[in-house]
Amino acid sequence: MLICAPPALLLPPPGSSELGRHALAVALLVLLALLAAWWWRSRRARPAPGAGGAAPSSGAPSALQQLARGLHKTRARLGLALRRALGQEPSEQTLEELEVALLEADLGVATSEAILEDLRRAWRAGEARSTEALLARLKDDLSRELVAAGNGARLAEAPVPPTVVLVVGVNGVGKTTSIAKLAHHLRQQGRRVLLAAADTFRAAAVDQLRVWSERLGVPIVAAQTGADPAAVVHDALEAAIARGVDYLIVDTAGRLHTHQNLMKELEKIKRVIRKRLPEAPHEVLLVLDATTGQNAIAQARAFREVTEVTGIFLAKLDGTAKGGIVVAIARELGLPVKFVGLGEKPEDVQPFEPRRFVEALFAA
Ligand SMILES: Nc1nc2c(ncn2[C@@H]2O[C@H](COP(=O)(O)OP(=O)(O)OP(=O)(O)O)[C@@H](O)[C@H]2O)c(=O)[nH]1
Ligand SMILES: [Mg+2]
Repeated sequence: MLICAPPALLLPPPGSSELGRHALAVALLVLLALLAAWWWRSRRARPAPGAGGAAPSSGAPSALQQLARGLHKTRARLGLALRRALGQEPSEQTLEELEVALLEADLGVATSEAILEDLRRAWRAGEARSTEALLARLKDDLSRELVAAGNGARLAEAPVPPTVVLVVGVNGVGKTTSIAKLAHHLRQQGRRVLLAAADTFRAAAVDQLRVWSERLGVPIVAAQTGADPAAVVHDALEAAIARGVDYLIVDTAGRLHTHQNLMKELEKIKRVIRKRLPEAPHEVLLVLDATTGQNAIAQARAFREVTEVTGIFLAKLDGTAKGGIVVAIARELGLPVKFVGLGEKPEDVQPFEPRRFVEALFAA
């Protein structure tokens, strides 16, 4: 920017007077102001986090392909059941078989029944008599169910950084790995991220997050095992503010809703955050393990009764043939699924988009 400035503005004219020096100072100030404005605009112009994946570079799979691949187990089971149901001339019997297929994919009883009711209505009205029409209606119904529960909502973004994201869940569901994925995703969107290792309970937990921090090149604030997690979060928040990072992501110890001490510890972490930033945490992501099926829903329900949750990170969707659990979560919890985990690598993640999910579910 400075290089582009006309040389006449930067060089004092021969025999410059005091007036000339003032003019030079003013010109430099104007240039600095322009530079600051340009920097600010470029910061604001970045896409919102969660606005789809990064555009695939040539040769990289599209978001739909990545999701379809991640859902391969579910697709195999659902596809088989659907082919069984839809492979023949559709009849009332087909509808029964469709219901079984949906239940097998773990869409949940309530969701499967609601969808079947709509399909039966359409069938009786003569609106969905062909295989194609039935499938199209099924996809629309599923998308509607997902959208109605608020899915597709983006990750929160505080008007003034940092946005504080607290990541919670029971032991081993995938919290730390999901944090690495989230950090990777945010970095790809041009956000500056800081990690806080507030799982000081389990011996190897801090090291695990430290390894991710090094691998991803994302800074971390950590303390010794056994340190007070709220103190770690306090220090991390101060660092996030001082360094002007966009997102502070806090890893927490695995806990059951019945662990009174650990739940109290979580409330203490929140209090410490609120003392410094009254609007924070802006997001409390509950990580659920998709392979645990309906148990994940019971877990989420119990968790919500004791602490506030703003969204779900559904990990290990690649490890289950019951990926329909996403739909059940949406309907039964009314909590948005914000991200899905599709493998163990940092790039195996996607913001959850209902229509893409439904397309991937039925991809050939
Ligand atoms: N296949 C697959 N594995 C995953 C995914 N997310 C996490 N994992 C694996 O799940 C295991 C547990 O993950 P962690 O991230 O350590 O889980 P955690 O909730 O932090 O565990 P604790 O801190 O012990 O409570 C690891 O082996 C991860 O590689 C996923 O989306 N897909
Ligand atoms: Mg962990």
